[in-house]
Amino acid sequence: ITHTLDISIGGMTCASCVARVERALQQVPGVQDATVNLATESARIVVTQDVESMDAQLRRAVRTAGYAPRTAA
Ligand code: 9UX
Repeated sequence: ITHTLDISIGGMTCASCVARVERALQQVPGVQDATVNLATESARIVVTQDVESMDAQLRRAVRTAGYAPRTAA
């Protein structure tokens, strides 16, 4: 079973930012796919693990990469 999460991310301004964030997300264990959309400032991530724990780890990975995950509205 897979789950899809969307995370809003601030601080990305160019295509290299997008690539950096995608790479950071894809390196988190349990991630099957991660796509970042610069226009909507968000990432869509497909995971094979528990959504709540993945959400925390993915946000941490984004922060470590130097960008700003936003609290879900
Ligand atoms: Mo582009 Mo993003 O020159 O941190 S890589 S702004």
